[in-house]
Amino acid sequence: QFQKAEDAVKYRKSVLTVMGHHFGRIGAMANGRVPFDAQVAADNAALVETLSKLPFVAFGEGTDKGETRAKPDIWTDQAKFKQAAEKMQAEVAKLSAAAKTGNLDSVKEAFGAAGKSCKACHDAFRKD
Ligand code: ASC
Repeated sequence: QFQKAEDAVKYRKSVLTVMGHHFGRIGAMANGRVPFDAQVAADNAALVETLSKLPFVAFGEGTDKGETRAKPDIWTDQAKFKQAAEKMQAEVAKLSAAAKTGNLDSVKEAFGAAGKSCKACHDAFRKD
């Protein structure tokens, strides 16, 4: 899928950046910084759900070098990394389902849980 390790690194960082952007659009509504628009929340949550499936193929062997904050633990504790990835994917799927209901309280709760799963993986597997 990737010609060079640096292509994989660029790909996963790009996906995670775009995912963070769309997650943040939901966060702005969950935190009351912008008015809640159920359609916008649902559209962004659907994007996050789709994007959440993409990054992990780009953490293959040999992609631990270069412009990356990825910790070696990703490759030395692959089961734990996979578990953290799957937890995040499950939480953003729930966020997407919550957003489809159009209920702001459900979106807030699911957003909080999804954010925790982002953070847990970053704390364990990302430098700084
Ligand atoms: C975001 C984003 C993350 C998560 C994380 C949650 O919006 O870009 O990485 O939320 O900060 O704690």
